Amino acid sequence: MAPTKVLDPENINENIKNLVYAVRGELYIRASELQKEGKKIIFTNVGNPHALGQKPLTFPRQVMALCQAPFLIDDPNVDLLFPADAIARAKLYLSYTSGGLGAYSDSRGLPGIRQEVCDFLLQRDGYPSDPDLIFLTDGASKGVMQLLNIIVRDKKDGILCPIPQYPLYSATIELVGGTLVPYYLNEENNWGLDIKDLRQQVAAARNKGINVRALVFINPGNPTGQCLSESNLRDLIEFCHNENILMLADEVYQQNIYQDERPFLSAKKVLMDLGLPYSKEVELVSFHTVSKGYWGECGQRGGYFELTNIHPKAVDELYKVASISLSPNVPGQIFVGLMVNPPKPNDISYPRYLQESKSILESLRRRAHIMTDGFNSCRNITCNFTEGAMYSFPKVKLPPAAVAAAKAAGKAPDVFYCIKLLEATGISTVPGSGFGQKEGTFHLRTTILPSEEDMPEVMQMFKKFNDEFMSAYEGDLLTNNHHL
Ligand code: DCS
Repeated sequence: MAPTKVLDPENINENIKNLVYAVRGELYIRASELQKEGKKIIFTNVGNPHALGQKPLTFPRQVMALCQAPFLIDDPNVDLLFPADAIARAKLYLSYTSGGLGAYSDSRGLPGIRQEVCDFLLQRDGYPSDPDLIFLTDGASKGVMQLLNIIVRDKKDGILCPIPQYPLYSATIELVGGTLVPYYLNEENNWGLDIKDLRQQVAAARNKGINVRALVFINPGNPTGQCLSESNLRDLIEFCHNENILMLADEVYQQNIYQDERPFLSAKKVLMDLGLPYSKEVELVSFHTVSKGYWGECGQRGGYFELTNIHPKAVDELYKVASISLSPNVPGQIFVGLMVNPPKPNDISYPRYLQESKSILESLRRRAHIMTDGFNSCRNITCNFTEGAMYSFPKVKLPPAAVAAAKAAGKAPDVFYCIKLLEATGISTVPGSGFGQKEGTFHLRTTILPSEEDMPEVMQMFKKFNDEFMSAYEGDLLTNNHHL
């Protein structure tokens, strides 16, 4: 008999077996199969704007092209092909490296770019930052993973996560062997923070012997799309201060804001504005990325985190962990530089940059409205407005007969609904259970990223499917529609 394989599924790391990452889960796999069979799939399961046709901004790609191919800078025709500010910026970035993009950088990233991040933070928040407390990362995900890895020691260590949450958190907490402590966002109040529930959850977790060590919040929210108010942020900071909890501020959607009442406010600014003792005592890590905003450069894998009030020896330990991977990818770092330091009003490339970025953002704002309105016009569906980020998270009231049919098919009711939707229309979404939802409620997440041109048709297909589904399971068309 052949010996059992070392990587026998029974023998691998239990944490890996247990973790679930729904954004690339059952629905995504089924969508990929259908695509192979020739069905047209609309991939609204991932916030991946370029995959749905968004064009890259010109200036950053010009700079990147020159950085990748520095011989072009010496070409006599370079001035005909590239604007002077792109050439100057590429030269600057190359001067930050020790041998161009092919050389490893410091494990926290290139010092010149970390300084650009600090300049951006000073301008955004009005408070200075220290380049040694900025870590550049391969996307925000890597940074979140590094932090969770250093925070969690064993199963008794708890991390507070909003529910619904983005499954990077649930999956990584599982991976590093910790415990997710949920706190529920209030859907009836536009997915706002419910500090009372938060308090109760912490008390309940502590009663079970969990050390609640950190709190994650996502602002603007994924999948929920809400923007936190200043008073919400203050409450969170005061709460974490009183309870001695470290804050993980996921602010990757800070440029994706589609209303004017609550502009983005960083946790760092609100913390500093609060003054002593908070500003010197609350431990805060803030994350950002080039994947979102109007950049949408998901494939470039650029991000950073900033450490505030973290013990210097813990910073050293994080640096050591980052060193194991030698260096974040250098092109991704350059994208971070370009994001935090875009062309300025007197630069040659400014008008084009402004036009391109504004048109993407304005279109996203319109799409946020089209989607929310579309969902709210559907039978048995209610949906909070997407105030920010890139997603719609409608609540679907599933008829008991549909819940029973799902059970008979061995599927969670929302998974059942999303698979039917996919098979009928090609629209690939993620069931709410992948993010967490209140017991007995069902949701789905879709991005607001289909092009404006395609959006009416996508919403129409959705509405038609939903009408037929509801009719079939609410009994009014019981006889001829049961094939659903
Ligand atoms: N944090 C949040 C809240 C996110 O939504 C994402 C990506 C990340 C972090 C990580 O992004 P990067 O590693 O690319 O910087 N969002 C995924 C999602 O929900 N759909 O697409 C990607």
